[in-house]
Amino acid sequence: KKLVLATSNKGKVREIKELCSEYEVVPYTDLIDAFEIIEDADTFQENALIKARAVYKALGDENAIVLADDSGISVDVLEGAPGIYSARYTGEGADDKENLQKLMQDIKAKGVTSSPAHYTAAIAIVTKGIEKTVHGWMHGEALTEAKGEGGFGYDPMFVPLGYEKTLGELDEKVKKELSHRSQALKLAGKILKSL
Ligand code: ITT
Repeated sequence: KKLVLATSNKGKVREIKELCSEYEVVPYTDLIDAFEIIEDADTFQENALIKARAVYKALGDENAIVLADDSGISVDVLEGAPGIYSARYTGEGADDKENLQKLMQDIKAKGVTSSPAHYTAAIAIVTKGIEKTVHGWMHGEALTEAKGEGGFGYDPMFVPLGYEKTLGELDEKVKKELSHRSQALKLAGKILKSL
């Protein structure tokens, strides 16, 4: 079965391909031109649905199965920020490295060197007559220093619960097993099987 991903985030494409290896996973930009999708809802779930619906409609193929991921990191000492604003923490079109630097600075400004934090992923699946969403979470600690090159986004400053190293340093197998995205995709897998 073919799964069309409603994302232009290369890190997500790489991970979802790896986690959904029994499907033919294709970013929508391989099929049609990339277009801007306004994610203006205030939950991960609604923003994932906005992306999946927009790509489903643009594809113009009622049998297409579209999967979208809306995700982010929430830091306790920042009362849950950046949350749904994780991709645009330093502004629209912000770059991952700038966002990472700002988040570390904002935690440091609270007078601490780390804070409990969690990642959330909402996955939406849209196909003929069906709209479903599922969630996954990964808890851990957000640091004020970045270590390692693995993963993407905020991974170099995030230590998963039960570990001593960041997702930038740990073997990618750890993230594959534990991540918000892998937990959500396990549930999404059940929906996909039922289609
Ligand atoms: P699409 O909307 O095109 O999918 P995006 O990057 O704009 O791409 P989101 O709005 O869902 O996607 O923002 C998610 C941001 O949260 C992402 O840019 C990262 O900064 C962060 N993020 C999400 N999952 C992550 C992960 O597994 N590791 C590190 N950072 C992650």
